[in-house]
Amino acid sequence: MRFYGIALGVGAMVLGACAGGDPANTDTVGIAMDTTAAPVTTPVVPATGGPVAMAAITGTTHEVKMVGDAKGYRFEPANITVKAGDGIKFTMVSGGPHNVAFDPATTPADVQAQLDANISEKMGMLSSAMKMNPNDTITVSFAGIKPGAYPFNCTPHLALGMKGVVTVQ
Ligand SMILES: [Cu+2]
Repeated sequence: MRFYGIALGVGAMVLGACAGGDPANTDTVGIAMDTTAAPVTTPVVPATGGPVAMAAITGTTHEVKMVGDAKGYRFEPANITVKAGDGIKFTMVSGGPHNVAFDPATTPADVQAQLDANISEKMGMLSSAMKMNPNDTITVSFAGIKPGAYPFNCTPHLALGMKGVVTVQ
């Protein structure tokens, strides 16, 4: 840290502006008052790293069906083991909308950014878009994902038990 200014009530914008501003101020302890400085456009980089590119599937693409019928809502198979570099194509079969969501609480912090980037179509962090129509698909690459067990679920049907676990070897 080279900037020790105190921003009262204006938050990170002024902190950021001053950090990139007058070099004479960088070592001073003072109150940030100058709100006329040019806006700082540098994105905030999360502690876990910057934006991550999708890592393409290099191995086998497995298929998991997303099903909702008289027997209930489920992924078929619900538990699947893949090798590093493999991917899973989740195919909408019936009873949608379905999606594929990994819980941040059960996904290691150092995996989240890459796994999030590896979901083909998203509606949120670690959460795929909803699929309504038969044969619609969501693809998740497990390239660049360390070995481990990764629980996932379908957001609309989680309470109905539509969930599974991907084990990456
Ligand atoms: Cu579902």
